[in-house]
Amino acid sequence: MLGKLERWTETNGGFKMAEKTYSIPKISCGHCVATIEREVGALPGVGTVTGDVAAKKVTVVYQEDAVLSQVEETLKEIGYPPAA
Ligand SMILES: [Cu+2]
Repeated sequence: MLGKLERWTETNGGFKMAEKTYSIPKISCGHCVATIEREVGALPGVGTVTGDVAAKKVTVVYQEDAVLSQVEETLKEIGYPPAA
């Protein structure tokens, strides 16, 4: 598993976080996962992004549901649309 992005180490206490796992069929190697972790992890309100090459899945820890549409939009923009 490649680089987790830990972004909320200081502010964690005040936030309620949720987690969502996306199936992303276009993941084919570690570079795909690294790109997704970097791009999605940079979004405001997103905490840890963890990709799994073998499972072709990405788990996103996020702050509020409104963030998810942005996550999905970003996945499409960078060429890794989530499976419906
Ligand atoms: Cu790849």
